[in-house]
This record gives sequence, structure tokens and C-alpha cells, in this order.
Amino acid sequence: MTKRILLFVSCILVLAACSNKNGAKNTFKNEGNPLVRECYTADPAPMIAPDGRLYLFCGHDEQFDDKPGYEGKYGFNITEWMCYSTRDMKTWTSHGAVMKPTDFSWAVGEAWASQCIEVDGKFYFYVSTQSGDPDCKAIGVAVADRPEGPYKDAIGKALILDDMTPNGPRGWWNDFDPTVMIDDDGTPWLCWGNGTCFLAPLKKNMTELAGEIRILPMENYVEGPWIYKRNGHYYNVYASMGKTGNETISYAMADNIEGPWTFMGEVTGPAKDSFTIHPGVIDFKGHNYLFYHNSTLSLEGYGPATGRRSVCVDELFYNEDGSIRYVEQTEKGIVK
Ligand code: FUB
Repeated sequence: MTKRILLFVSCILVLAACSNKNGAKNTFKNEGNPLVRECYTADPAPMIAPDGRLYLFCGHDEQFDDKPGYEGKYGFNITEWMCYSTRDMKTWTSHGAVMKPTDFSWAVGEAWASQCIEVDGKFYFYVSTQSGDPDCKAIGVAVADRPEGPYKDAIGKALILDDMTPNGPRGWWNDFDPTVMIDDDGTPWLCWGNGTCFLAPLKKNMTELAGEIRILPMENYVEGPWIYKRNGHYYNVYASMGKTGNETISYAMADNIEGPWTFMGEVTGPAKDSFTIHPGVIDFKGHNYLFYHNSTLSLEGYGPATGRRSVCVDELFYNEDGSIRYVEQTEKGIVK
């Protein structure tokens, strides 16, 4: 009985650590991987804000099957998106939860992968959630004046719905994991997809499609695309299927965002104890970083699980020709 009460109290503490909405300001030191240890976190999406801070958005993993009210499916239970920030990659501030799927009037389901981008002083937050049950994955967009929110639904409906794309290998699971970039000519591009990698231009308002949805053929593609441009090359870093049956991270490069894309190989292997891995690549203060998640953290008696992942970061290096060197996932991370 005492054991049960202790487990329940621990569980509440783990949840409380991450669930302060807008205004929570805990700080913590980067002590190696996993980077975030106050609660379970997944699907990292880094962004540099005009204030010079790196903001990190991620989902709050809460797979506590033995906890009353547990509603997770597929081993996940992700009820909110979290935000962290840093000036130096050493000291981090937790801004708590910035949004929940229920903040979108039309959405049901969980807080899957997201990405935030700043345009003209506004922060556009693209998220994966569901538009209906079961499994009609969808992409929403919210907007805020500050990176840590408060965010509100920008259009009052889904930006991408499952009936806008052909049902590829994953059927109604096609439309999630958004990534956004602004091209040199000012065109914003939205890329997303599970099983199929989709690409579409956005209008300058960031909240409407400006053209047809294209399919980007990507070798060994599973999900979690992360697109960006560096020194004239386009990159798509994405979750691929590894030889062990767990996801790895691969990448492709192109001279034109619409293709053709050349498969370049693996960026890193499977994440420890996790079926999924999800990339977020960023250049910050002269260093390049690969954010990803693994499942090595044990918090309050809960060990590794599909839905108890933790955000990690390791340094990423480019070769002279722009190709990416293989990234070893380390426990030390970027701590010197
Ligand atoms: O976290 C839920 C889903 O798992 C994400 O949307 C995928 O990228 C995978 O990490």
C-alpha cells in the first residue's frame, strides 16, 4: 500500500515538473544526455529567436499506463507541447507547457511533433495532432508574439487534413510531423509526412497553402522531416528505417527544394531503447547541433518505454562538400 502511495506521489511530481503553463521558469544545467531530465520529452524542434536565444519545442511524453486516466495509444500519451530556451547551451530555462491539442477547437488526440518559426516578429507554431477519431492525423498552426507564447490557433481549422493528400502507405497516418523553412526568395515551404514526404509552398501569411502539394521521393523515409538550407544546399534530415527494425536518422540533399533529392546516407543510428528517433538540426553560435530523443531516462521508478523518451543533443559536423558526418550519440553530449 505504502509503495502504491509513493508511486502515485512520484507520478504527480513528475507530471507537475513539466506542466506549468506559460510562466514556469525553472532553470537547469546541461549535464549531458539526456538534456531534459525534469520530465519525459520527445520530438525536439530547435529555433533561434531574434533575442539570440535558442528555443527548443518538444512533446511531453507521459506514458504512465498504471496511472488513472491514462489514454495513450500506440504506446504514446503526449498531452502538451513544452518549451525550453538557452543562451549558451549550458544553462536552460524551462518555460513549461506552451500549448495542448485541446487549445485547437477542432483537434482531438495527442501532441505529436512540432516546429516553430519566426517571421516578422510573429512566432508560427506548426503542430501534429488529430482532426477526428480514429487516426485522422492533421497539422495545425498557432501564432504568438513571443516564442514561449501564449499561442492561439491562427486559423480556427486544420492547415493540413488527411483528405488533402493521397493515402500512401500509412493511410490516414500520412499527415503529421511538420517542418518549415523560408527560402532565399522569401517563399515559406511546409514539409511533412509519415510514409510519404509532402511539400507545399505557404503564402507569406504562413497560414495558407500557396500551391499544390508535391510528393518528394525520399529513400528509406519514415517520418519526422527537418528541412533547411545551408551554403546553397537544401537538406532534408528525417527518420528512416534502420536495419535493426528501429528508426535511424538519414538525410538527402538537393540544389532545388522540389528535387531531385540525393540520398546521402545515415546521420546517426537508432536511439537507445526507443523505436522512434526524431531530428532537429540547428546552427547556433558557430556550432551545429543534432537534437534527437532516446529512452534512457528513469524518472521516479519509470524506466524506458516507447512513450517515455528524452531529448538529447550532440554536435554535428559538415564536411567541406556540405555532406554531414556521422553523429555518434553520446552520454556526454556537448558538455566540455
Ligand atoms: O512522438 C510521436 C511521433 O513519434 C512523432 O510525431 C514522430 O516523429 C515520432 O517521433
